[in-house]
Amino acid sequence: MVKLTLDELKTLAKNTELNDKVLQNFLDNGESFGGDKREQVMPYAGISTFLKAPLKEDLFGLDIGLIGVPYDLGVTNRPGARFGPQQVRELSAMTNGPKNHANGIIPAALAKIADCGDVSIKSTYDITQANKEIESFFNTIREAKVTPIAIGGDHSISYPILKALGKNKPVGMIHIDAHADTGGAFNGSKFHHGGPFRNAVLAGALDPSRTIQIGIRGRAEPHWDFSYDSGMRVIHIEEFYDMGIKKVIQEARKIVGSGETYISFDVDSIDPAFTPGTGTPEVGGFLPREVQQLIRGFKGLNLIGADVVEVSPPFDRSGNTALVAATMLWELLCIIADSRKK
Ligand SMILES: [Mn+2]
Repeated sequence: MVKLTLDELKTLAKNTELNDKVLQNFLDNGESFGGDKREQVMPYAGISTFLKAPLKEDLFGLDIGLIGVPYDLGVTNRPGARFGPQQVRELSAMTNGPKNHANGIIPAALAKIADCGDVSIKSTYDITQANKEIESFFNTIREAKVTPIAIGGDHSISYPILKALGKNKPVGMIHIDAHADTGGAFNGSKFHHGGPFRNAVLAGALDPSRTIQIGIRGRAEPHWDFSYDSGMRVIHIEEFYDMGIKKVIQEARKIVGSGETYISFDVDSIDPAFTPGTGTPEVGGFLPREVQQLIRGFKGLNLIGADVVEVSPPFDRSGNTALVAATMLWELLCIIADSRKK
């Protein structure tokens, strides 16, 4: 054990104050998210934006865009995910770094980041048309060379997003969810939150041989034959714990390789003890810190976008589900900023 003298302790404290000063400067001088002042960075002050990033609907000069997709017409059971982006904005005020303690990443130092607002969806009663509007928005994002992180919305939004991002070449995907979401037509519609990845594969936007689905469980299993038939790797929650997190990360990295990769994170992958505010809660899921660890394990991949979906505020007014989602949004931002820099 080290025993320090009073003088040594005073010197130590001075050094700590120096660190505090560096951090304060970082925030005061607008280096945080390219222009934010300290008062706006305080969690309780100012207008709510994702991770307190500045609101910029103009994409010029931007590296990473945080984009709300307030849409939930694809829900089969409990609706409300259209309110997700707003609640995640509010709760993300406490999850915005500036520095990730685990991997040392300061996203604002690596990339120009903004909240680009919400996709304006006019076809609120027509999911086919709404998909087209979402796809068109993300086409603009891709053409502007901005890397998107979308905040839903129900999981049906991943299909039009992937269609835009995988327009020229199918992308790979790491998918963290309780459900594989590769189901076919249901009650007359092939567009719903249980089928975005089947649709994306059939549109030529998603490469099933470079897709891994992690955390799958529950009674919807008979709907997921397309995952197996198309060659996706499915890791059920039981296998995840048998393998251990490090081996899962290893295998995921091997499957997606060095090609362009998308990450889709559904909050229902986590146990509803932590994320009850969601459309299809499924008991027996991840701990939040396991998903944090998973996401950190994907650092260094060729990441071209991500989404955080299925936060349904009416089922969790406490905001804890949105806090968990915002925390994963922060983790995703860190590894995407790192990837973007490379
Ligand atoms: Mn899902």
